[in-house]
Amino acid sequence: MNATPLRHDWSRQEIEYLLNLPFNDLLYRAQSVHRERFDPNRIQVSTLLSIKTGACAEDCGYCSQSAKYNTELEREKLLPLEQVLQAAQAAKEKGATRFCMGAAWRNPTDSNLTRVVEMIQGVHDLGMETCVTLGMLTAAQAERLKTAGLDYYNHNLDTSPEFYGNVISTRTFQDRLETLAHVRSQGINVCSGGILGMGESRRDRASMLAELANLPQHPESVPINMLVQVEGTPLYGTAALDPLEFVRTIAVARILMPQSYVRLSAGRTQMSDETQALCFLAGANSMFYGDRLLTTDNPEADQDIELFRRLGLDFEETSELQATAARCSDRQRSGEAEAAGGAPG
Ligand code: SAM
Ligand code: DTB
Ligand code: SF4
Repeated sequence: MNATPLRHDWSRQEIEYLLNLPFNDLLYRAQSVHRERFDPNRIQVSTLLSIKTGACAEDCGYCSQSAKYNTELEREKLLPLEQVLQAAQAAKEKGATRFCMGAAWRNPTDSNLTRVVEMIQGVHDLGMETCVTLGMLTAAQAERLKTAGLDYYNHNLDTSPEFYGNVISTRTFQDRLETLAHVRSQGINVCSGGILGMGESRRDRASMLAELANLPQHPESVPINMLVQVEGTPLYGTAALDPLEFVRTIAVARILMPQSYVRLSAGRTQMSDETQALCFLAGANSMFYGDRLLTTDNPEADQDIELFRRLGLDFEETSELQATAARCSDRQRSGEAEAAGGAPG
């Protein structure tokens, strides 16, 4: 059976139709698409570390790290390399295949980037995939990250273009698209998604998904975050989103972007095990693992291991990216053996 072809021409109306399907029909469809390309019982896990915390110049209405809001967050300067590598090593020992480093910057300066490049190289040398999220990038900065060997850049669209102005005023939706284009043009894998539960409508969720799915190439990774409500931020106190609406959005992301890793991202601490199980059934196959996100809590590793046991899920130990790299170096080795006169296997 041929896998569902990738499309980049979704209309918002078609996506709203999917979001409106009876729940069982939607989940059946999403799970069917999921099984065409993925092992349904394997989940990719990444661990996050905030490498520079707080005092951010942006005004993202959900964020604990904006200098504009009084959130009682302790600020931290850029962490020393050694501390970052120790955290990456610990994440690797617990089973994470990817290490994501986040910085509370509007955009990195070139000297910031010099320090981050050392971190990327150090984490890569530990045998892990690397991801960073540093804010807006210029084309030249994206090129520096590519040269450093960066695997993924996370930069979220966050919400629909229509709702965007209700959440952020210090940078535009278009700025975000431009950063994604710089990252993509360097051949770095794109991680981009958004946040649900900020008071947006179903139409906004459809519109955000249309923006993601109609990018020239689907993001390799699509994080879907549930708003973590932080006291002191403008979005604190927003009416909670129905968890089944969150599951629906995950299912539609899976249908629209069949080849992408859809990440059940922030908000799991406040979610029941049953909601998380439905997210996996809807096609989520990636998550953050480790007891901390950037500045807020994530479930304890032991709790996730127990949930995986109950659901019969496994960690994806070797990601697609590592498997491809291994295949390439096998080919290279067998090519070298052939050149040296040895028989390839
Ligand atoms: N400062 C950089 C930026 O904004 O691009 C990188 C770090 S920022 C914290 C990364 C993403 O985390 C945001 O774009 C947003 O989607 C998500 N995020 C931040 N705070 C959140 C919250 N309270 N709840 C859910 N997601 C959140
Ligand atoms: C993403 O989409 N979610 C992560 C990661 N990308 C960088 C961040 C979630 C942050 C949640 C709030 C906090 O811990 O500060
Ligand atoms: Fe700053 Fe990123 Fe938080 Fe926005 S989401 S305030 S850019 S750290």
